[in-house]
Amino acid sequence: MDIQAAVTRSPQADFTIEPVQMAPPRDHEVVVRIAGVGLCHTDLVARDQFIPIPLPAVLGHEGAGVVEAVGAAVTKVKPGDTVVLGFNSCGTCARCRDNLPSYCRDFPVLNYPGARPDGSSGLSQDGNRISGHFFGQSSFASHALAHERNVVKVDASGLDLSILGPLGCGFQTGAGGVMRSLACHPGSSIAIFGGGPVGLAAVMGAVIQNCATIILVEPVAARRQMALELGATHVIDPAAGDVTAAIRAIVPDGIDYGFETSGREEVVAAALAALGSHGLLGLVGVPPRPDSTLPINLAAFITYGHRIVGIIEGDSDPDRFIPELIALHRQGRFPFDRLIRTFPLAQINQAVATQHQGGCIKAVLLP
Ligand code: CXF
Ligand code: ZN
Repeated sequence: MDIQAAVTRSPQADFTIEPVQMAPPRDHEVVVRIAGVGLCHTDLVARDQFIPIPLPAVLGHEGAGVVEAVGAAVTKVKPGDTVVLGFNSCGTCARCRDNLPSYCRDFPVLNYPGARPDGSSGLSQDGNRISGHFFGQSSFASHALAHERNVVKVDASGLDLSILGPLGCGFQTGAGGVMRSLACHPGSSIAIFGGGPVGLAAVMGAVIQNCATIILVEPVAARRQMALELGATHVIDPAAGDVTAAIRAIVPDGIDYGFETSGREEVVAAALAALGSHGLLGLVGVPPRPDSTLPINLAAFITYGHRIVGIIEGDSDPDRFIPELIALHRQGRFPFDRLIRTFPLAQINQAVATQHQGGCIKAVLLP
């Protein structure tokens, strides 16, 4: 079938809206008409070839929409169902059986290469191959060819389906990072580094966990203000001075939890230095270089029982966690819609620029 897609043709370059052909769904595949798709930093990481997906490609991995067709073996959804698309996973490895599919043994091959595991792509243009299947979806398009493993059926009644897509990546990463990976305990203290969509979803997660002290470290004033409105108890502008000292002025014994979204080595170091005894630091930020490393004073690390954990997708099991987040949203406890600004898909380049300049927190593109 003919679809419209925002195609990536070269690194750092604009997306171009083009006609693309989509193959019929294979046995376990699902065709979804996209109502809206979030723009995540990881899409730009792939566009710029830090994730080396062959170009041209259709990126996009925070889609939501309506099932239009299903492959012969699909039992999970049917045409007409409303779905959020998440990351793909195999469903059979040890971590998938532990309900930790974001640590699936095959996560890289199922999400990054722009192809099915057999190397084929369901997208083409005039007979020329186009990489698809990015995070099991490639949803910067009117339609996505997903796998039944990565479609989550949701009850969207009374909600705007077009803005639910970021629950499948950025928002579940932030909320899940605090609610599941760190599992912050009531009355605890947490510092969240970075007030983008992941960091602000983490603020909402910390409120849900009943953390007593919620500190957001973020240079953009409007994002600090948003954090305060969402329930942060303190905000810190890192341009104002030593961040670790500012955190210890609020929590002299150090924080129970840190949640780092920037990936920058100096921010990770500041977060580690702000941890209290037996503190736990979660890392979700993609580092700027493949060889980014962190020097750690091992004696201090052991003495204070510090812990660091890498986190993918907030340890989410999307089939369970996305409906849970939607239920919290209906109760007014997860107001992620406040972070979203919508743009027509045809204005994707303007959306990228606006999000990059801090003019919006989470852009959602409407095909
Ligand atoms: C990504 C972040 C980088 C590692 C893989 C998962 N999540 C989506 O943006
Ligand atoms: Zn993402």
